[in-house]
Amino acid sequence: MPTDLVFEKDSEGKIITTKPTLWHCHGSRSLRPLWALEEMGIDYDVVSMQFPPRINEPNYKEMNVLGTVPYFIDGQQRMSESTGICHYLVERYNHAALKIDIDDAEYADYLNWLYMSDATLLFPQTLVLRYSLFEPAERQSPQVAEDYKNWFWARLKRLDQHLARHTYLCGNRFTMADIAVGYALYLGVTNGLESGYSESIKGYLARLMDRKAFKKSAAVGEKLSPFVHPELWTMRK
Ligand SMILES: N[C@@H](CCC(=O)N[C@@H](CS)C(=O)NCC(=O)O)C(=O)O
Repeated sequence: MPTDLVFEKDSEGKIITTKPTLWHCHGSRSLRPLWALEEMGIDYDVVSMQFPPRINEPNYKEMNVLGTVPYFIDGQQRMSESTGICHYLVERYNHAALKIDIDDAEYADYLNWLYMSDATLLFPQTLVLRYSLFEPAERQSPQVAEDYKNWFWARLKRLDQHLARHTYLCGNRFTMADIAVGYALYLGVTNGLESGYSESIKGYLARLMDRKAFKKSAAVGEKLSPFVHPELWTMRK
């Protein structure tokens, strides 16, 4: 998986890739599609960057104006939503083992978990991170961080009830929904929020993190991670 690729550009200056290509920062939401690509056995490229790329990779915003990760190119398709890319991959590459079909009784549940993974389970964590870590000391807010930590824990109730009776989210098997939700839980652990997890949630996350594809993808770009190497931190300066 090369991380120092040089890309050709088309006449409009848009990057052309020869394989599905993911722009990634270690530990960030781009881990969702990276993990998915590994589970699916797709031949892909990954470009690792130092977080946050909008500061550390000045040219990145020419491609992704938001400056966020993930960014993903597959032929003419360009995407910037982590769960959306997972959904795209499983449909585009028709990966039966990881998807729930539209005529399956659990299809609505499957979509609900996919959407919940970012909008409900990850969103409150971004406030915790921002107001306890990303902002300069004078703008940090223990109150905001505490409130959104509790918000996150409260939003785990439905998942907890489900996992008390099931090994995985849908279809009695590991699917893309587990990747999407699993990443939100994994971020919670790296955020120090695991103490609010029930035994069912802890066991579920341990099962997911034990997967070969998770272990491989979670390690990608580690050398560039300011969360692992605080001397690389540029946002708070
Ligand atoms: N909803 C988007 C959010 C993307 C996003 O905000 N990514 C974060 C990393 S987890 C980011 O790039 N933050 C850097 C920044 O805002 O500069 C997704 O699910 O991919």
